[in-house]
Amino acid sequence: MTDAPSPLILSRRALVGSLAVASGGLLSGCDALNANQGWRDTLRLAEKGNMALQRALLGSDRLAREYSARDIGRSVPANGTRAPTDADYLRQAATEFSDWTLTIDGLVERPTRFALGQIRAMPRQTQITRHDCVEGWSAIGKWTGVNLAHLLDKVKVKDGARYLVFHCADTLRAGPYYESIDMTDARHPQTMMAWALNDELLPIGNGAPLRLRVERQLGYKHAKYVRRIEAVADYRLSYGGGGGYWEDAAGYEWYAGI
Ligand SMILES: Nc1nc2c(c(=O)[nH]1)N[C@H]1C(S)=C(S)[C@@H](COP(=O)(O)O)O[C@H]1N2
Ligand SMILES: [Mo]
Repeated sequence: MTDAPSPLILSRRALVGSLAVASGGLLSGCDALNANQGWRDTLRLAEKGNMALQRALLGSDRLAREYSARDIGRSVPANGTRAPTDADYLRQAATEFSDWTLTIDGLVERPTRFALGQIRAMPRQTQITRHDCVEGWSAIGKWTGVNLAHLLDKVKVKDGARYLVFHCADTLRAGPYYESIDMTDARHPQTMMAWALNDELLPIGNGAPLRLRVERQLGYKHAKYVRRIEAVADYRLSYGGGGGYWEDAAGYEWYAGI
């Protein structure tokens, strides 16, 4: 691995940066850009070929850059939902998520409901990576969790499954939060269900008790408060069809490679 950013990373970062500047730094949430048709057009243009290009040039297994302990910031800001108010979530939070389960079902041979304790006892991996939000901010944090491929191997994903849909416990203005990724990103070595941040159990603001890390994509793909992962043939048949909350609500691109 090299430390030099790829041209693709540079162009995406430049794009995100210039939009943040153009909007005067007044962005307070991902939906600040919603009304902007120019932004939507920019996203559509950027998505065309982004995934194929990134994978062709850089390879499916290319790792996102990892940082050292001294690069870790004081905290990773909580963004989007900072504290779900859904009754079920509040009940779980009140008992420190002792009853939280992660269900993996859909196109799998062994649909399974994993207890949080089981997941925390699985082989863990840790990585120090940079989270990049579409609003133009970044934060470096140390994430610990279980590799997603490890979970997928336990439930035995069927051949027809091409995507994973992540169902979250929080509801926003337009409905429940959700996201989806393809099997290449699902089985990428850095993709994990994280339960700790900077050596502490994941705070509620950052997605307690379990959130996705999919390091080669922008922040909105990193689903927080995940309680179910569904293997599907086509994410276009779920929710609004866009493959994610912001994809449906604001036309964000489904593949948000960085
Ligand atoms: N369930 C859920 N996941 C979510 C969001 C959300 O509102 N709800 N916001 C997304 C966005 S836009 C970003 S930038 C990151 C923020 O993660 P953080 O709060 O740990 O910074 O989570 C993503 N995942
Ligand atoms: Mo974001």
